[in-house]
Amino acid sequence: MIDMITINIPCMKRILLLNVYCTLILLSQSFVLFSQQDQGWKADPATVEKLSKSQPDINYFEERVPQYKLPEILINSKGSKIQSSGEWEQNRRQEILQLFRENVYGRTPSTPYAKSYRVVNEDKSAIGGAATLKQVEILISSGGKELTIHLTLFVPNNAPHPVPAFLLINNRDPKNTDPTRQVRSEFWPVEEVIARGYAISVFYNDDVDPDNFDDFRNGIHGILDRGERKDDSWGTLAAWAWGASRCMDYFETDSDIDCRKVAVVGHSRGGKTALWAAAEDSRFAMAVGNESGCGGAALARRRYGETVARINKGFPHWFCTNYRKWNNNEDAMPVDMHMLISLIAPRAVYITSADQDLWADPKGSYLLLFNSTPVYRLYYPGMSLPVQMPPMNTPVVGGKTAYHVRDGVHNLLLKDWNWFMDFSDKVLK
Ligand code: GTR
Repeated sequence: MIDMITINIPCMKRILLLNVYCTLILLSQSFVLFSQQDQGWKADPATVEKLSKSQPDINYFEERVPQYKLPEILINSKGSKIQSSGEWEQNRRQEILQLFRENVYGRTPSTPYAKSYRVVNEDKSAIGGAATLKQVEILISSGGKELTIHLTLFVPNNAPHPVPAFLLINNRDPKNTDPTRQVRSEFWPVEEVIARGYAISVFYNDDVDPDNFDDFRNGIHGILDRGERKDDSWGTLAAWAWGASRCMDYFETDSDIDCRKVAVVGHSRGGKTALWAAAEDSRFAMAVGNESGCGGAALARRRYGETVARINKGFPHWFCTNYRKWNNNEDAMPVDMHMLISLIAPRAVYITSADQDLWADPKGSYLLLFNSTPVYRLYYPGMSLPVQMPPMNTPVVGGKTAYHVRDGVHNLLLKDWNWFMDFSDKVLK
């Protein structure tokens, strides 16, 4: 017995030491995990404080986000679970597309129209010979009325043709997209995009539909809308998305452009539009929703920053009339915005936020992308995104989806574009 004890004491010591050692390893691992989690983006408390003071009726506090349940993306209206990409495309995707048309953006009319293209300027030695500039007029006519969309396009001269292309929906001052390049804006960084072997193009949203509420008399509404407006008639965002598709029609006629590799890009209201354009028109291989917020890439049910009621009040022309039914009634909405991203699957999508832009709900935008992944997984079974948001200025890529939070305020900058191109190098080229 004594012998056994003397034999066993060193043995127990070793076991004890081993235990201590294992506990230390576990502790250090959970510390690494904890500190990694801790590095994920969070709203800066000073920004929350400042914005809450200036807009006391808007929620900027994470702890005040109400409990919510997102609609099931993979369960159809009959209660059946969608198991394959085929079932998704034939059944659930169609249902969700109709729900968005009926409840959010409105239905595009099927009024017939004629279209033609006129290249009004072509300069093969633009940007010091690096690119060819084409200025194209897209003429739309119906019922004796006409509208012209001005498309500006730079094609790199030294890249293998046909080239992939970016199309920006410009919702800002046209000076940002100066074809003469006397004004150079990071909003549309032609030189940098050309240098990376992409064509870059832009149209001005007001060409398609002026951004003001006039009861849908001007722009393309004044041409294609016939009869009484209905509660699901298209709004201005859907009209701009339609305009993006008309640019795509032109690309299909231009042998310099690889129309299977076109990314539609938009900032803010343009970002909402870019996502809807890609949902409606599967010819777009990629969509970028830059800081698109409410009615774009922010989950409506979170009611963080801009809300459905707020956006309908400020911009009564953007959505269809039915969208007003969800004012302060988000939980009853038959969709939430993660389902908009699912309509783009399996194509590529890039969602962004900016650190100071809490109005557009960065966390709700990441959660949106995260919650769209079950649909991407029908196509790419191993695809995943981390649960935790990435740190600031650190893009995260999960298969065909990508996300970043840039430092600074609401804007579209070269930094954003460089990350879009890093992603499109992988998914488009
Ligand atoms: C804001 C609007 C946002 C966003 C933004 C923009 O005033 O509330 O939804 O679209 O305009 O387009 O810059």
